[in-house]
Amino acid sequence: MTDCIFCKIANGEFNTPFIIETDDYVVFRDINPKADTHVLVVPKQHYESLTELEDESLLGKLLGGVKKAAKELGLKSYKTVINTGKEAGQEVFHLHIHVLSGNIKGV
Ligand code: DGP
Repeated sequence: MTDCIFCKIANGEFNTPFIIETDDYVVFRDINPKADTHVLVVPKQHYESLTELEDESLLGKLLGGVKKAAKELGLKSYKTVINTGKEAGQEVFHLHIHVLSGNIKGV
């Protein structure tokens, strides 16, 4: 989607450093961290939110990305969050999973 910030990041348009990149998703640090470590697992394909997700097998891959990111970052204890919809706190309307660890302030 042309106007989506996470599509642009996932396409490498801003040279955002990726902790992990696969054919299906990228993992990068949240610009406004709510914990000592706060990264986002973001599919390359655009889905506005979990509600619009058509390919549910993608969720398994994204959770695999959470696991890989935690290992890569040496996280032993972490929280995963998916905000779905404005009233639930979703600000970027491209499906993503938050991974938070250490002094978590909430997302
Ligand atoms: P949510 O509220 O679930 O939609 O979370 C969106 C998160 O995305 C929020 O924690 C801040 C982060 N974010 C927004 N814009 C950017 C950006 O341009 N770069 C990065 N790295 N993170 C962003």
